[in-house]
Order: sequence, then C-alpha cells, then structure tokens
Amino acid sequence: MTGIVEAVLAFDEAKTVRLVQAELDQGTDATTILHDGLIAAMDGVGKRFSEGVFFVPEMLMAAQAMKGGVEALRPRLAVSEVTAEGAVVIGTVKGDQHDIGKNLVAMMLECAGFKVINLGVDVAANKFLAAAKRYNARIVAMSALLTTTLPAVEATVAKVRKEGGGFKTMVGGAPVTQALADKIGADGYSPDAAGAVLVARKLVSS
Ligand code: B1M
Repeated sequence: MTGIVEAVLAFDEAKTVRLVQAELDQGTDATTILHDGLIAAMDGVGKRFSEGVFFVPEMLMAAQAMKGGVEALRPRLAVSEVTAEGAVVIGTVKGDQHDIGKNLVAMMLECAGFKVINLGVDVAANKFLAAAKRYNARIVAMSALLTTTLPAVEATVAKVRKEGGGFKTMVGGAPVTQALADKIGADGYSPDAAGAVLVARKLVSS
C-alpha cells in the first residue's frame, strides 16, 4: 500500500489509479485500499500542510490523485443489496470547500440503496432545506472539515429542525464529534463513510 501513498503524495493520478487497480486485481479488499492507501495518503498530505511543506496547490493536486483512486474503487465499494431506502440530501456546509469525504459518504449511501442528492460544497442552510423539501428527503446530511465551519453545521441543523418537515439530520467530517452532534441536536453522527450508512438506515427506520 506504500506505493499508493507515495503516488498520491507525488500528485500522480495515473499511477495512483494503476496501483489501486493492481491491488484490486491481487484480491485486496476495497475498504482496505481506501483506508490504508488513499485516506492514509491524505493524512500524510495534511501533516505536510501543517508542517509548512505543502501549501494549498499541493493539497489540491493530491486531492485530484485521491479522487482518481476513489473512482477506480467505486465499483468494488458498491453494496449488492440495493433497496429503496429514501432520499438523502447531502452537502458540505457554507464556507467549506472540502468534498472528498462528503463524496465518499454520498457514494456509500447510493450504493446502499439511498437516492442521493449531492448539493456540492459551500452549501447554505436554506439551500439544504429547499432541496430536502423539493426531493421529499428523509435525511439532510452535512459534512464539514474546518473548525471554522462548525458554526455553519450548527446553524443548518437548527434551521432544518425549526423549519423542516420532519427531516432527520446527520453530521460528519474530521472536526465533528458525537459530543458536538448531541450538543447541536443532530439526529445522527458517524466518524466515517461506512458508519454513515448504518446511521442513515437507523434514522429512516426510527
Ligand atoms: Co484543507 N484543511 N484547507 N484543503 N485539507 C484540512 C481539513 C486541514 C486539517 C489540514 C491541516 O491543517 N492539517 C485544515 C483544517 C484545520 C482545521 O480547521 N482544524 C485545512 C485547512 C486549514 C484548509 C484551508 C483553510 C487552507 C488555506 O487556504 N490556508 C483551505 C480552506 C478552504 C475552504 O474550505 N474554505 C483548505 C483547502 C483545501 C483544498 C481545497 C486545497 C483541499 C480540498 C480538496 C477537495 O476536497 N476537493 C484540501 C485538502 C485535500 C485537505 C486535507 C489534506 C485532506 C482532506 C481529505 O480529503 N481527507 C485535510 C487534512 C486531512 O484531512 N488529513 C485538510 C480524506 C477524506 C476521505 O477524509 O474528509 O475527513 P474526510 O472524510 C471522512 C470522515 O471525516 C467522514 O467520512 C469520510 C470517509 O471516512 N465524513 C463524514 C466526512 N463527511 C461526513 C459526513 C457524514 C459522516 C461522515 O455524515 C453526513
């Protein structure tokens, strides 16, 4: 898996995709490749950014390589039992441009049978609410990667609770915790994409 980490850190999308494919061909589990290869690489990117070795352009180039790797994994991350679980509106909250984790969550939910409406990044609270109403969603799902955008998560949950038509709210992203989710009154929280599917299933059945 070191090769995949190195390829992402070298911003080499083609090599990342090739190595991901090679691991799949050898029978390595897709979730293992995701966590030990691609996500581990992004942790390395974050560390270099914190140390002042990488800057925003390097983070962007690494993100591009990671996205290529995730796309190569997509068919294998699919869950076979596809059922109509209802609609989920998902987005990254206002002020936040990070979308890799959010897109992973969206992909896993889709594979698990949810109809996913992906609103993208920098999504304002009223846009989440309007989309939830328009698509008659069961869940409004919010992602945030910056501590500075946590207030936007709280504001969105509050708006959906106050004005929503009984939509459940789900939150996640690196700085989000169960304690925060409880404090702001979110119905669900998961630290990762696989867990998000379990939480979403619980929310629609409650
Ligand atoms: Co930024 N960035 N970034 N960045 N970036 C972080 C988040 C940071 C931790 C880096 C660092 O300092 N070490 C830091 C945040 C510090 C903080 O607030 N605590 C940071 C910073 C500071 C910034 C800027 C402010 C930098 C600047 O401009 N000076 C800037 C902000 C821009 C903005 O958003 N307004 C910025 C910009 C960027 C890029 C655009 C260059 C790029 C994003 C590209 C993109 O997403 N298309 C980028 C990147 C790539 C990162 C790091 C390196 C990687 C993020 C990532 O994709 N991780 C990141 C450092 C790090 O995370 N190690 C960093 C992989 C991804 C799979 O994980 O998103 O956590 P994650 O998702 C996980 C879980 O969190 C969870 O499931 C996913 C899969 O398991 N999850 C959910 C996510 N959403 C969920 C929702 C759920 C449930 C689970 O339910 C709804």
